[in-house]
Amino acid sequence: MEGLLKHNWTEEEIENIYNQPLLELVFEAATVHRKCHPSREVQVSSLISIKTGGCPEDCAYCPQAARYHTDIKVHKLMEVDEVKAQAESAKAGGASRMCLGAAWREVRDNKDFDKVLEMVKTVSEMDMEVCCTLGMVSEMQAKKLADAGLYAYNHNIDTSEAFYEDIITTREYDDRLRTIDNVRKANITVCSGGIIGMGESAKDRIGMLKTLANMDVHPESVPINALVPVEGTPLAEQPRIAFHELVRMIATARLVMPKSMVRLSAGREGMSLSEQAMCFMAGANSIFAGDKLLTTPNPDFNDDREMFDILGLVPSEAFQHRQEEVVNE
Ligand code: SAM
Ligand code: DTB
Ligand code: SF4
Repeated sequence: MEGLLKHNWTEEEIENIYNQPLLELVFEAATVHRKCHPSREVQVSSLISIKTGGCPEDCAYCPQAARYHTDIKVHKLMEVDEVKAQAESAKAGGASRMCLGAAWREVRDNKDFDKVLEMVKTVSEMDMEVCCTLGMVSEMQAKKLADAGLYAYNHNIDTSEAFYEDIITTREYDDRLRTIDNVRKANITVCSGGIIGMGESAKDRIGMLKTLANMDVHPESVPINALVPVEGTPLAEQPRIAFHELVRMIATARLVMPKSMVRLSAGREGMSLSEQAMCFMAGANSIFAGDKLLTTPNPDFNDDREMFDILGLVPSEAFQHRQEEVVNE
């Protein structure tokens, strides 16, 4: 199986995978998926927006950027008890991972960070994987999160390096990569992916996958978000991504990072059961569950339970997916 992993992908190789006839691509991805993962298992993560809105960054897709006038409920950092209560109900609904998201540019060493460390400790003691997405972190901050029991850190590269400046100007691609490095050094698993449907080209999508797939260790989770266009953001009028492009992206991610969890992330609201089934067939094996992502709607637990029953899928147990990866080249 180690032979399947490589870290020196060329753009052309990924392009050739991505541009195959769709059903050939899906079949190949399904085959590799079955070699590397228990094919009926889907990891279920639940999101809590622990601090909502008022963010100083200018990410063009994001309803939480203070500079755009969106209809979200701004909220300061939540209390530890509220987070614990929400994690308990997510666990009862079948979630094995809790992802705590904050609308911060970066972590600061202050009382709020101490509170987040307390949240991480509390939820990890409930035998759930805890993931945080708090913006940029230093190596020292990442170590503190690791000591508190953090299992994963989400930091998306979002798109290709070339398209990045069309979407975000308040930080650089290299800043994102540096944070991911800091997370690795602290021995926390990495969750990193991006968004499609922002007006990027297929070349940009391939470029994004190349950056992820050529990391020394592949991110353990790769979220593929379909843009949720939100009124008030610069990308509000973007047309919804064509379903077949989402499938193509998921299948290619599965093939270039065979052992990673590929998460069918934002954009499930409004997708039919058969569309989602095709994404699972193409190698997606993780979802966000719960009726809200951070600020936008998501299918609720009961709808997902019904979908799992119909498709014969089962939620996976916590703590199974840390990669013991050998870099071949
Ligand atoms: N502020 C932190 C950061 O940017 O890393 C953490 C929270 S931020 C909301 C996490 C991720 O959510 C972003 O990197 C982006 O990929 C995704 N996201 C935000 N708004 C989205 C939208 N409207 N549609 C799809 N994905 C979105
Ligand atoms: C990720 O890749 N997607 C999640 C999570 N990581 C933090 C966030 C999606 C946010 C969608 C827009 C919203 O609900 O605000
Ligand atoms: Fe802020 Fe994160 Fe939204 Fe960008 S994606 S505006 S950093 S909350």
